[in-house]
Amino acid sequence: MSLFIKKPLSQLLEQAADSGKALKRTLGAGNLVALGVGAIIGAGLFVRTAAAAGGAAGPAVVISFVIAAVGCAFAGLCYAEFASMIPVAGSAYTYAYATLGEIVAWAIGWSLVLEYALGAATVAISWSQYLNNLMGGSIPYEWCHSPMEMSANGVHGIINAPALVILSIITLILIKGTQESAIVNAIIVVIKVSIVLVFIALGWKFINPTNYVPFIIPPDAPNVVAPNGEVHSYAPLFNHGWTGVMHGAAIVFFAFIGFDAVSTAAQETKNPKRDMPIGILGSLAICTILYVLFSHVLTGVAPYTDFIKEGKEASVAYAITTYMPGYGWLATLVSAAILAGFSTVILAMLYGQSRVFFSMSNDRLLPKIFSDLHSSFRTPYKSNLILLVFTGAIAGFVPESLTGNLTSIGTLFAFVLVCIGIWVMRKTDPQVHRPFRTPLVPLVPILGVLVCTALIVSLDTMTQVVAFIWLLLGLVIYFTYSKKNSSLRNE
Ligand code: ALA
Repeated sequence: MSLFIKKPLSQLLEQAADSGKALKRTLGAGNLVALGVGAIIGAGLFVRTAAAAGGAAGPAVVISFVIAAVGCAFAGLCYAEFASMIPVAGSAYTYAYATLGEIVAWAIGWSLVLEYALGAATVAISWSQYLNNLMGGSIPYEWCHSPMEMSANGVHGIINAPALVILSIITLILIKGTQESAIVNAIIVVIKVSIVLVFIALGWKFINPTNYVPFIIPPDAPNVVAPNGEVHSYAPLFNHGWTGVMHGAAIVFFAFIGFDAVSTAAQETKNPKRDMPIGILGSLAICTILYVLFSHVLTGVAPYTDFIKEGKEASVAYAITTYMPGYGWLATLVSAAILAGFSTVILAMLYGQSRVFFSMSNDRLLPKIFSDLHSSFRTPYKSNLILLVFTGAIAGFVPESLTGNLTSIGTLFAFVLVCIGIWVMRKTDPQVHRPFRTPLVPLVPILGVLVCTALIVSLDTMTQVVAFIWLLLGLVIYFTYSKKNSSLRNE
């Protein structure tokens, strides 16, 4: 039987309707937009904006955000067609099973582990850093860093305990149930969006127009020396000019990851045909507007060169305390809101991961344990607990520098395959009812593939190599386990 065996669409839809197996349908359009915004705004905005501005794009980081948003919008339009047409849990994995065949579906499901599980671990590590900042650095170094890190005075990390704690709390919330998770998420989303709006509104008055000159970093911009003596040069091609703006787009792409997590909730949505496109595109649009305004204010309040010295995770608090006199209270509030905000990103990522595994396990490409539902909560609790062990091991023992870009590459790979899938399905199944149609096919999918591929290429070689090894490992598991157990093959 072909490696590219496809799951018939009718079977997918039947599976969604099968009430014995189905998850509870409790979510509406508002919940989905909240789930999307909750999944999207996080470490990408609050940590990477400053890194992209300081290192490569300067004040033109606003354009970097627009470029990354355009790539996501093309992919988002394709996701919306799929999610409304095939409203079952599993997102890109499920779409690929129906269009591109089993082995491609497996590859997508496997790379979504990079996006969701590694994404959750990455943000948990940022959460731990912010908690330590908020507590004035009072958590001993060794208990909030991985063993692969060492402090300036030679202390080795043992385990990142706060990251483990937040992952455990969120896993328990998820096991308790979708409706409850959605309520917690909605409250935090309101706090998170409010703090972004407050920063934009108050910061606007402190914008110094000279900080926008030059808007795009010139090749001969002088080097900047960080306090630890590291020298940052703007001379390399990807550190200045329009190529710097593109490099900035690759860095801030992380900030958009998560809108696709909305599509993993299709099977728990009351009216997926209408609500899915609203959830996906609505959350993407809201975040793009907030990001552009936020980055415009941040680079207007503080000169971009400051972010080489003070950027990274403390950038927002730094800009407020240094350039907005009288607003010290806002810095503390922002840090607290960011902590809450990161937890909803982790929630959406862990949620998405368990739902992708739920679908893969229903298809028997993964063991049945990943789709066992709790008798009263109706959530895949065993899967949630296994994921806690996996993400906890990564967040506890691996530094963020190794996990962040892997999250982006896994996501971009899935985006590329979803764009191709839409085009293929228009040819193979033109008659299927599509409540939402991606406009201008094949132009939009092709542009989506091009932009996402360009971003994959602009990521560092180390990330590309590790992602490739991950994919090979996935193929070994496919040929030794999944192919033999696949329910589609054993029917
Ligand atoms: N977009 C999410 C974040 O920025 C992953 O944290």
